[in-house]
Amino acid sequence: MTRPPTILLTGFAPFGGEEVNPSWQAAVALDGERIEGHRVVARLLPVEFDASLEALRAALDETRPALVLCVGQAGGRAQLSLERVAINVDDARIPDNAGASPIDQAIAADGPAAYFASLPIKAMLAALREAGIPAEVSQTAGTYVCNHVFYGLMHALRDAPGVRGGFVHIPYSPWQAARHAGAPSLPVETVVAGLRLALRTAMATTTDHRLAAGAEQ
Ligand code: PCA
Repeated sequence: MTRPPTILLTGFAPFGGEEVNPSWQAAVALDGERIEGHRVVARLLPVEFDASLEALRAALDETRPALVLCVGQAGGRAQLSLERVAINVDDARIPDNAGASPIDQAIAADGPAAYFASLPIKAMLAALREAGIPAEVSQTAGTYVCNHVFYGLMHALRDAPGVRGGFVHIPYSPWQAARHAGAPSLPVETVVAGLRLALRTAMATTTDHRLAAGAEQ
């Protein structure tokens, strides 16, 4: 029997003093699910500038996915953040889990300044909001390991025509927010439902919706 084509879904290890990373808790909950005739394969990425992209490239080679969604934690954000753009710079506010703190370093010396996600983020946004899951389009994935992975993903996919990719940042889980007084949170089950719907919408949508989701600042 041939195996169904795959969707690669990545999450990250804990970082920054946290004990858990709900991006991985959510990704692993979807591991093995069928979405639009594709099998979701979840992979864990280390929160290390160098090792994260090595792990991502190995996962791309191994799974040969039709679509890739990388997920990371953005503590302090209140909604699922569909990232629009990855920029070609590392600028670490805190050391990564291997102790590296690159400052103003290009991710790919020969790469463009930025890549846009190739997922239909407006259609995904509309579907999430309609389902009652708080979501936004974000204009920056930061300059830490998540942006690094997002940029590295889009840089790798330039040689893989037809394979689409993108990045979603998620809020703290309630369990984490209880340790960060006043910080917004989303239950992991809501994140799981949101990622499932986002993936289903991405798989089913080839031309993105026209929907305003910009920001003044
Ligand atoms: N969030 C970090 C890296 C790993 C993660 O889950 C970030 O936003 O860069």
